[in-house]
Amino acid sequence: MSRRIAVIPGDGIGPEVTAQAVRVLRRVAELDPALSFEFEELRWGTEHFLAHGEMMPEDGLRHLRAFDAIQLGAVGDPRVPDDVTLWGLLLPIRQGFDQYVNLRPVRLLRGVESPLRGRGPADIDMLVLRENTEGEYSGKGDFLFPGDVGREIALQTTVFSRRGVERIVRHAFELGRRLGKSVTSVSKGNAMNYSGVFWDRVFREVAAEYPDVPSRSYLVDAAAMFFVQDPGRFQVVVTSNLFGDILTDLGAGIAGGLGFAASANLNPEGRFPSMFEPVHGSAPDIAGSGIANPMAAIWSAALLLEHLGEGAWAERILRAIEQALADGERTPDLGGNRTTDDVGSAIARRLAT
Ligand code: GGG
Repeated sequence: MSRRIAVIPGDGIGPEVTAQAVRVLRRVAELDPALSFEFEELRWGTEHFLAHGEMMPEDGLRHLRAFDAIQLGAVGDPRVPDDVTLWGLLLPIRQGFDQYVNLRPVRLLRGVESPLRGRGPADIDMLVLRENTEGEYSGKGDFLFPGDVGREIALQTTVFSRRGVERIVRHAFELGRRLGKSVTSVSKGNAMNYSGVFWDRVFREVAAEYPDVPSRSYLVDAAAMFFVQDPGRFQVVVTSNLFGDILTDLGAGIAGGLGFAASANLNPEGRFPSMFEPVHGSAPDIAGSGIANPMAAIWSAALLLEHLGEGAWAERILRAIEQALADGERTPDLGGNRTTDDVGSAIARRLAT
C-alpha cells in the first residue's frame, strides 16, 4: 500500500536534515517491496510568510488532512519574531490535528558518549510523553495597557482540561502496561496550586486503574535534578507541554545532544495525520553550510514508520544510525568532519545490512 507523506522542510537547517529523512524513507521503500511512499513537498515557512504574509496557506490544514503522515523539519528565522513563526505553522498543526501526544524518546544510542560520567545506554532509555495541545501552550492570553510603559501587563493563560490531562496520562499508562515499564508524572503541584494540583489528582485517579503499572510523581525541579543524577529511574514520563519541552532538551543533553532528539506529534486515534520532527530548531547560524546533524530528523522518520505499523523498519533505522556512528560517520557537532549528506547517505547504505 502506498503511503502519502507531506513533507514540510521549513526554515534554516530544516530542508537539509529533512532531505536526509526522506532519503532514508525512500531507501526503505526500495528495500521493502511491500512499502511505497508518495511524497509531496510543501514549501511553507518563513519564505512563504515573507511572500504571502502567512506561514502556510489559509487552507493548509485541509490540504494536510489527506496525508497519512507529515514529516517536518524546523521552524524559525531571525527575520520574523519566533512567536509568529511558531504560531503560524507548528502549533496550529499540533492543535488543529489534535496531536495530543508529543512522544520524545530520550535514549542514549550505542556509540554516543553521554556527558554524564559512567552512564551508558542501559541508564538512559526513557519515553517522555508531553501533553501537546493545551497546558502552558494554550496560546491564550492578553497584553494589557499596551504601549503604556510602567503599567503594561502580559497575561499567559494555562489551560488544563479534564479531558486533556486524563487522555495523556491514560496514554502513558497504556504504554507503560504494554512495555512493562513504570510511569512517572512530572508537575508542579505545590506552587501551581490549581493546574498542578489538578494534574496530580487526575494522575492519581488514572494510576489507580493501573495497579499493575508502577508509578510515581515528581515535582519538575526534582525531576530535572534526577535526569542528571540518576536517569535510570525514568522509563515512561508524562508531563505538561512546557515542562515536557524543557525536560526533553535536558534529556537531549544527557543523550548526546539535540542531534539525537526525535519526536512524534501523535493523534493516537488516527482521526488526523500525525507529524514527525526533530526536536531541534532551525539553527540559522549553520543553515546552508551542510554540516547539520540529520540523525534526529532520520530518527523521527523512524518514528513515522513505527506509527504506520512498520516497527521493524524503525528499529533497523536506529541500528543503521548506530552502525554509522560506530564507523565514524559523524558531523562536526559529534566531533566528526562528515557533511549532512554524507551522514544521510551512510545511514541509508547501512539499511541493507
Ligand atoms: N523541529 C521543529 C522546530 O523548529 N522546533 C522548534 C521549537 O521551538 N519548537 C517548539 C516546541 O516544540 O514546542
